[in-house]
Amino acid sequence: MNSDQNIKEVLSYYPIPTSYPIPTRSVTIEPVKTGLIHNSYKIHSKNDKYFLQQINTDVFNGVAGLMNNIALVTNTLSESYKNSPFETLQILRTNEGELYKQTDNEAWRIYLFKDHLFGYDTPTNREMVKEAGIAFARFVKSLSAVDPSLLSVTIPDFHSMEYRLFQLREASENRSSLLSGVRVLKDQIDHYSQLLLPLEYAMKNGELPVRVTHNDSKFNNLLFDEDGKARCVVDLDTVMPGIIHFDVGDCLRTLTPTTAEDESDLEKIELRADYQGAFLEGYTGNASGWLTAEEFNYLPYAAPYMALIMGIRFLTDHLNGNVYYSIDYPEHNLVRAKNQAEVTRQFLDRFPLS
Ligand code: GN1
Ligand code: MG
Repeated sequence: MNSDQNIKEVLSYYPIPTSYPIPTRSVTIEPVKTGLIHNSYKIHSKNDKYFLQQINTDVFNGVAGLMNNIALVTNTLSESYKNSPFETLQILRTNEGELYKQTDNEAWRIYLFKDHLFGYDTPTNREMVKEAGIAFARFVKSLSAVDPSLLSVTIPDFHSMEYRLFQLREASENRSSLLSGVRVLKDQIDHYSQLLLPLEYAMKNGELPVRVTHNDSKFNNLLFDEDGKARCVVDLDTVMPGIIHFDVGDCLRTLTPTTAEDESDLEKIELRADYQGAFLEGYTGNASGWLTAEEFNYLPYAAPYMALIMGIRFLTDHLNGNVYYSIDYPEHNLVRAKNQAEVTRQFLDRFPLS
């Protein structure tokens, strides 16, 4: 964690006043617990609020490429969203006009804080879910103006199941004596991955079109206004070439279950089939033709594929000693992995692949 002093020094590179004649009016710094990767803070300055993030450079080692992507994406979206209810993130540039501040070992960026919008871990009604489908579809449709090859790949093979399975195998080999509970989970993962890998093959053999996708479209990465209307997709770090199934799947795996991704009591996990229907209705626009026939045919793979990818990654990190995701207790990643394997099982059970 960073000290207030350290953060104030970062702020001094930005057009944000950090001290005033009256000390009680000085800037305030509030840590925000959001996501599992970066350190985030809400900054209250004299008249404005900002969202400051220390970028995790172990996860994102090409910060220049990452921030160039975000500038390109937010410029394109703000053009496309003119005269619509949608909005996008606004980067605050440094005093020197840079997209982020690189200090000795750290990289920092600032967005304007969207105080009028709110994120939710789970939806409270079907209307919000349909809104989510509409908003994430509009996001991808708007970015069809961007040639995917112009974007840096911020994390290579991010949603490649083959690659994630390889990482899991490596992590297991380093741990010759796996506990039996972990072995059962690994067997489950191997079994489900055989069913779901055809989605990745369909991408690799060109059956599915590569588009500019979000790739981290968890339900809480969408902000709503106070009337419950979806307004802004956030967390743009992994916007890069992908297939729509990554976005559809990540959103469905987070909004359909009745529980959080780290619920340890698997008995409590249930899927809201009506939410799955509402999301797809919003996303596909009632199948009015923006998706190809192949994209449509592979939709049932989306949610179990993404839930399993997360299960594999959480288990890998657990075996590697929790070096990637932040955790609140030692078994946290194992709990998340078991949860996502159970979510995968339920999706495959409730919504068969063909
Ligand atoms: C990470 O930090 P956050 O919550 O936005 C991860 C996602 C996972 C998610 C699981 C760059 O996202 O892929 O779905 O945790 N992001 C990265 O909650 O690895
Ligand atoms: Mg993220």
